[in-house]
Amino acid sequence: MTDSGKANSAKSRIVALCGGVGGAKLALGLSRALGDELTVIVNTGDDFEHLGLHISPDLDTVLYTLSGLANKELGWGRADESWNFMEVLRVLGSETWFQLGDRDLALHVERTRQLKAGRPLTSFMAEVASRFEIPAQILPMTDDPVRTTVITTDGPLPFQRYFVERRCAPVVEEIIFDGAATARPTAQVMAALRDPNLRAIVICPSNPFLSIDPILAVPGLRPLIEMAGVPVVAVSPIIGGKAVKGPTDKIMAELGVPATSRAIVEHYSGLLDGLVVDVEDGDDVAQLPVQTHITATLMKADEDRDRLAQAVLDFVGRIPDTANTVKAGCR
Ligand code: FO1
Repeated sequence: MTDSGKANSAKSRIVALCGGVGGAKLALGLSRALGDELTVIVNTGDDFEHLGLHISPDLDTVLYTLSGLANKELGWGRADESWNFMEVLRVLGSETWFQLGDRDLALHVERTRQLKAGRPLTSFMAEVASRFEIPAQILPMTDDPVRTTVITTDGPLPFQRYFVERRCAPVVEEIIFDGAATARPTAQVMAALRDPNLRAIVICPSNPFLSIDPILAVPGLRPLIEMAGVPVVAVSPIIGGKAVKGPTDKIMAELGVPATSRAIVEHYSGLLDGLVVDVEDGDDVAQLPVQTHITATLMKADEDRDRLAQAVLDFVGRIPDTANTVKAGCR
């Protein structure tokens, strides 16, 4: 834990909202700086049932990334993976569009078994994180099923069918979160956002539409963030008018949203006090109604993750607590 990460405030807990690959990189930097003072609330809209197994891709990406077990080439799954299970599935003529490595498979089998026995996802993931010696708290956004469905010009597609099987090719018209309206925030998520020791909330550079919106769609979560009275800062997922990885800029274009810092602030309207913007988009920040910090946001190596995490922590330390202030929107 670095001293400078804590220098500007006696309060020390940081809550990060996170999706999969891109967000997990910043979560890793934050976890290396903060240890057990970090709580990561993770999107479960990408979860699905596959081959009878409960798969939680974003939770697992965060889990593997924070434990140093992640497959850095793929961005998902485990390092040193073997694929015997997939090879046999192929011989059997089974479904092979979604790759499950042998080591990864054990997690899905055990999670499915325990969920079927009635254990909440939050409790299962907490135990796995502890067994993987992760000091940070990794929390599913809810224990209730929320399933992202992408409405495309080819019809509605469950998220993983759109993302993995169709490689994001269909044109997106709308994104809906089935089950969100009746999902309940967990006691652990509510406690993290109400923690008197909470210093700031960081929205990781995940896809705002696919990864952060499902979290904000869980009833009660958005008001808890709005009323937390601490700085809320997002790291823009845009670099030079494009998303670094994944379909963010394609989806934004299809939804008629420009890939700009202003559009990110508008998207998170009413929530943000600050936006971290990449140096390539530095010209883009004039007249934004939030504080901005311009820095390199591309995270290729662990040093980049540490440096960006520290820049985010220093930035939130410069923003005063926000109790009783009306958050900015561009509209
Ligand atoms: N992404 C892929 O592009 N292809 C896959 O076959 C794939 C398998 C997979 C298995 C387990 C897991 O935890 C994640 C997996 N992912 C795969 C990644 C994942 O579907 C997406 O990156 C996220 O849902 C988007 O955040």
